[in-house]
Amino acid sequence: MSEIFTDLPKIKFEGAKSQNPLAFKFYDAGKPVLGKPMREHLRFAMAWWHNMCATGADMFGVGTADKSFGAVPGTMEHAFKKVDAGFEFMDKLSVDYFCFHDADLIPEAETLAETNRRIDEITDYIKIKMGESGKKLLWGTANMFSNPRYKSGAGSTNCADVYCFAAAQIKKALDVTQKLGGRGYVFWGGREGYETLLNTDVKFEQENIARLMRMAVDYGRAIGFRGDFYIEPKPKEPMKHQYDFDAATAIGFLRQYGLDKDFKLNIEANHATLAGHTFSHELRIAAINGMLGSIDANQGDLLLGWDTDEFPFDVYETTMCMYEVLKVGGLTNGGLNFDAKNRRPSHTPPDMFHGFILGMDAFALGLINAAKLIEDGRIDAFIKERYASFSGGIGKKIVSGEATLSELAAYAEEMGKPADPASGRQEMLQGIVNAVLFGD
Ligand code: XLS
Ligand code: NI
Ligand code: NI
Repeated sequence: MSEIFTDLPKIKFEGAKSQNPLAFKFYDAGKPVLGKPMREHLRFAMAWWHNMCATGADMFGVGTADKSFGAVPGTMEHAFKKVDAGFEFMDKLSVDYFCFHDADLIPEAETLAETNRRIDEITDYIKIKMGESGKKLLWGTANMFSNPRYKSGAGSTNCADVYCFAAAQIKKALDVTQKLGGRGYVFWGGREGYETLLNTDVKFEQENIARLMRMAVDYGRAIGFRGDFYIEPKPKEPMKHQYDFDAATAIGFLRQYGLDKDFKLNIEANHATLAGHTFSHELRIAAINGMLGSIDANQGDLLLGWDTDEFPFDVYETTMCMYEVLKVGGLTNGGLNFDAKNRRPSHTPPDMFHGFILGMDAFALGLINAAKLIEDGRIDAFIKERYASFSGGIGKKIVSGEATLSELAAYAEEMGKPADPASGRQEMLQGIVNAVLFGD
């Protein structure tokens, strides 16, 4: 097999002082952080759809990047070339995992049977490449949003035939996820939502989505899939309103339909900000509910109201993300999937490399910084102290669940003026964060 990224070398760690754009400045795979090598903390993954497929087309113009890899797009030859290119790319960037949708791998055929045959053929090849390279599948998924048949939803469609087509796609995507030893399976509901309540039975649609997910879990477990199922929340785009709005909404849905034992969340940075939350907020909500499963590591643009899927570079964001991840003890089956693409004018193969180097270095810095914040301990100590009034006296009684409302009312009547809540000291804490991050 001939080399595809011929002018691009294997990327090495050269340290922060290096001026070589094709080198890692901070990502040093083997370097231990809090007793574990960076590579294990971070588990980077390549998103097949952006890296191997997307050419930069947008609503106003065609693609600018050539991702043909020497074959004609839309053919099986091209599908195989993407595999060669993808594995060479992962090798050169030292990215250990990848993620895909069924539709990223092969061109869809006229019949489901032929599409599935193509999926079998390409995944046989991917399996061989995985064996040779040691690369692993972080998660698989089915694209149930691009084809016009899903115009009114997949699990939430008004058409039972389309619902069955979605079921068939999920079944096949689960089969190949299992075949390739995938650690997770994602549901991102791009078309699971509505444009107007005037034509929508929200309760019925949500119940149908839950039924489909239940069937997926039952089937997946029956074929031996032990990984995690994930919902990837996103509030809107392409739909005006998507059901999996944010982490809290998705958790409520999973509990309502008894899916919470098998599902966790895949939190995407850009989706968090679209929902009007910070990335850290979404991670925290997932974490405190035992559902922080995996992460789509990208970055949005707060001046734009859509999913720009940029490579992450904001080190405050990556720091606070890794802070949440470390606090929860790491991601069990999950990792950091670069659901990210180059900007349209950055259209050459070196740009693909620069995107990953940027993202991997930003997360390496985030990991180092987060470990420093934890080791410093001042934030933890402050938060603990802030709630000290609940460690003794009436506060302790409240927390232990022994207090009644009448008892608290009687206490309040007797105490006179309540104590003044201690200062939140936000600015002091922000200063501590800066000192820890930039102090040496
Ligand atoms: C789109 C989503 C999508 C999922 C996988 O906004 O982020 O790419 O990650 O279907
Ligand atoms: Ni995503
Ligand atoms: Ni997204």
